[in-house]
This record gives sequence, structure tokens and C-alpha cells, in this order.
Amino acid sequence: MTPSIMKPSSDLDSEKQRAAMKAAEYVRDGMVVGLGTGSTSKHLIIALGERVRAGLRIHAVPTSHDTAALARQSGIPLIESDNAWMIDVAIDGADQVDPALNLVKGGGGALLKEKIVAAAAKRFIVMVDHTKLVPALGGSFPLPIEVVPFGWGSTARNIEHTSGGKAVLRERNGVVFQTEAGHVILDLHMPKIDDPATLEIELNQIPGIVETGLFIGRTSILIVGHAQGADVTL
Ligand code: ABF
Repeated sequence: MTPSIMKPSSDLDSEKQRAAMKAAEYVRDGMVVGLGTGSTSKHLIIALGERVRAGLRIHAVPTSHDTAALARQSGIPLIESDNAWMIDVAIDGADQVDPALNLVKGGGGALLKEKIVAAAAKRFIVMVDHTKLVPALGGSFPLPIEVVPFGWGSTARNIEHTSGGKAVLRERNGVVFQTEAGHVILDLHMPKIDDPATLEIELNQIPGIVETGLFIGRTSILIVGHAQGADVTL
């Protein structure tokens, strides 16, 4: 069945959909688009799929198997993962956004591909519902950190020593969560991340860490959905 724009199931989902519809307006004919992962990105993919079926010509780089499947189902042509991409715009959701537009991402476990695609894009558009806006990163949402399974306990100890937080191995239904790249995720609980830029640099020194969910200074445009529409911050 061809996906179509569905009625959102909640107020928050409608905010996500409005943010995604606004983000879709930045996609123009001929562009290569990085497609994020998560419930907000699903709205974006469905909206872009409708435009593709109406004649829009784009190619997309997906950030997860789920996103690739939905994009294919929606008729959006995908670029093979081993190409050297020239991505015009990457569009993705986030778990937290601070006033400087720094992000925590990775709640869905796709942070590695999401960061690679964001870094390969000329512009990175972030779309969220209003609950993702926070005065400071951390607190209610732990920072996802992708690590290699080998020695993960020692890596967790080093992360805790560096950050002062508590690193918890992510599980789903009692089974250790594995990323698409075969790594595991440590969710780092910190009451507040005072200096996200410094924390990212410090964490990247620790052997075993593949990538962190901190997206610092990468956001080109923030789109926040609300009851009547969406606010854009450049
Ligand atoms: C991805 O989807 C992740 O980085 C983030 O964890 C999540 C955003 O959540 P949603 O769009 O489902 O609210 O972008």
C-alpha cells in the first residue's frame, strides 16, 4: 500500500507532522536529501513521497534500515551507501535541543549514521515538537553513546570517570540493544550537561567510543511544530 499523510494520533504527533511538512518545503527538485530516523522523520518521508509521486525529482540517503524501507515504499529513490555523497540537505528529528541549537540524538539508536549524514550535508535541518526544547542538555534524557561491544564495561567506567555521570547499557525487552553497525549503546545519565562541546571532545578521547549523540554546532535550521503551524529558527 502506498503511504499517505495520515491523521496524527496525538497533539504531539501533529506538532511533529507540522514541523516535518515545513521541513519538506526546503527540499527542491534535483536535491540529494539525507533522511533522518524516528517518528518526525516518518512524517517527512511520507510528505516527500507524495511530492515525488507528483513529479519532484530527488535522491535520498537514509540513516537507518527503517527509513530506507519507508522511503522505498514511498517511491523515493535511494543512493547506495558506498557512494561519496553530495548531500544538499539532511533533515532529522532530535531528542533534545538547547538554546544554542545543540542536540542530543540517538534515542532511536541510529545516531552513528545520523551524524555521518548530517556531517556530509551542506545544511542540516532539525524538526521537533515543543517538548524537545530544553534550557540545557541532559537531565530528563540520557545521552546515547555508541560503543564497540568489546570491553564495553571498561568503556562505561571511563565514560563515568570523564563525565561524572552514570552509563547504563541499553536493553530492549531484556535483550542488549545492538545498532545497525553491530555496536551497543550506553545511555549516559547526567543531571545537566554544562558544557556539551567540551564533553563531546573529552568523550571522543575514550577508546571504544564510536560516536556520541551530541550534535554540537551542526544545526543550520530548527523547525518547531506547534498547534497552528511551525516556527523556524535560522
Ligand atoms: C532520531 O529520532 C533520533 O536521533 C532521535 O532519537 C529520534 C527523534 O525522535 P522522534 O522524531 O521520534 O520524536 O532523529
